[in-house]
Amino acid sequence: KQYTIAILGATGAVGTQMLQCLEEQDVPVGELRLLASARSAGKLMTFKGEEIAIQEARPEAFQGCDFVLGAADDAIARELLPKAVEAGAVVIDNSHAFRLDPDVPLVVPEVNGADALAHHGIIANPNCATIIGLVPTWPLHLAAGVTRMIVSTYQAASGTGAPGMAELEAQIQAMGRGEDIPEPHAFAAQLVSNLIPQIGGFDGEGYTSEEMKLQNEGRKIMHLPELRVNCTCVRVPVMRSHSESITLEFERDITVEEAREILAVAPGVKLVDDRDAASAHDRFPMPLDTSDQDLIWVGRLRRDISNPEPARGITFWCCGDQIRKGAATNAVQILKLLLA
Ligand code: 11C
Repeated sequence: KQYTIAILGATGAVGTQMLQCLEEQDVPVGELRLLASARSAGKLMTFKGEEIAIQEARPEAFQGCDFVLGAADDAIARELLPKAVEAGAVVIDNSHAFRLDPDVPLVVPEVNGADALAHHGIIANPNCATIIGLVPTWPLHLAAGVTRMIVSTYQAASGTGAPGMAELEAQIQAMGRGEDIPEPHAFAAQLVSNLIPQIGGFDGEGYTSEEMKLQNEGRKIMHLPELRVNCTCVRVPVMRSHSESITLEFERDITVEEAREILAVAPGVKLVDDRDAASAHDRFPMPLDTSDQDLIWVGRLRRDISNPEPARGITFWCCGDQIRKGAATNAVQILKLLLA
């Protein structure tokens, strides 16, 4: 069977990547509809060697669709995606709009793929930093029961989409030419040669919305409503791969060797952890190496020496492509789960 699939927000960084992932993952697409703002209507994008004209994203465009992949912002998702469900489509949405709705499964296929099958029309794709952190955390949880996560993220410019990547690129170019750095728009401050410890707005406790997503989405995805999470999210001058330092506390003992064996065969994970390797690329994951591929690379595995119980804490470092596994790849994996 061939399916009619629409991408809402097809021209953005995530939408464009979804198009590529549908092609790479050989999804049986009969008709592909590329939906975007009126400004982009009529422009052409290529899928499997064929040019497809972009259509304006209007409710009528969902008629006859089997699936809609959402890559638009929260407001557009809220306005248009319920119309897609009314038109009979199943929606996999990358925005924040529906993620914490109890009627909407929030899915990382390596963690809770079965949840996707209990949908009521909409399945949510989690926040990128959440996906990247949970893929390696989950198999360790299955072995020893995670009770607490302490996370620091190092998030790439791509998290703010194509405009964020263009802004970082322009700043790098200006710096290379010895010119003044252009005024930032996508970010709150200059990103090149800098770090920005704020992603999203602050809450009353001083945590940002991005930091709380890791707690709230992580609890829902892992079915651990009491999980204790403390996260600090930082924007770094890296183009498209997020990195995270994660310390996990466990209910039961787990040694570093056990954790290493588990991660070496965990779905979606590539273990890169050889402190004696000749090249830094083989010693530990780095965001340049994990860009434009689909796995979460994990390394710097060690025991948490601050934990009074010697085998109850593991610390590691992981990197994953924000646009792929952090967004588009995860959504297309969910679609493939539904098709299977
Ligand atoms: C960032 N993680 O890096 C954000 C972007 O919840 O899907 C994605 C926000 C989200 O800026």
